[in-house]
Amino acid sequence: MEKKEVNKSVIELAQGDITQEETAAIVNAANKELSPGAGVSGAIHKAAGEQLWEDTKKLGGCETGEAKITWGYNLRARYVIHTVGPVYSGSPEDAKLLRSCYMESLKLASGHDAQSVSFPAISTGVFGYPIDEAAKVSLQAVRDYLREHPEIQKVRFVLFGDNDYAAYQAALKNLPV
Ligand code: AR6
Repeated sequence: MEKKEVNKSVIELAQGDITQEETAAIVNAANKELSPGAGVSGAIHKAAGEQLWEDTKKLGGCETGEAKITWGYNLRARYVIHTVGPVYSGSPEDAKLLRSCYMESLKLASGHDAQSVSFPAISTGVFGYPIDEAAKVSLQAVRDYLREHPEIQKVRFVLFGDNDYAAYQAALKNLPV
């Protein structure tokens, strides 16, 4: 496990399944309807139980780059923060929206006193965002947030495969703090 300190907080990289995380909140790479879907979202809904979909159904969806929060139900995490990443298009707008996903998710965590948060690599699956670029954008966003918000003590990136982990490792190494 790799880590880097930002002020008094820490960014950690881990490889595995985000549904098993014990942080106060985990972040879901959701769709605009906030329906269970596939990928990490399907896994989170399955592990949390049906009550999660009962809740997200009532939220009226979520725009790209925004975030909403629910309880975690059967998960170890107290909260699930649902954010909708951009579908990768190759325009400069992609990075702005992806950064916004991380910022808005962390703002919700701060507002709910969730001091530790786990993220998957948002938009890098079905939504096609190249992992190296996504790693850079997401790590910079989290670093910038932690510089201003010491109430978030720990942010973990939980990567699914070897390739994703290696991309984040390289990006974290090159991240000025
Ligand atoms: N734990 C951690 N990471 C995971 C897990 C897991 N259990 N399962 C998959 N990943 P994706 P997106 C990784 O496609 O690109 C859904 O259908 C995966 O390897 O889940 O934002 C939604 O409903 C990849 O690196 O999310 C949306 O329609 C990363 O999580 C759409 O897909 C994100 O892949 C969202 O697409």
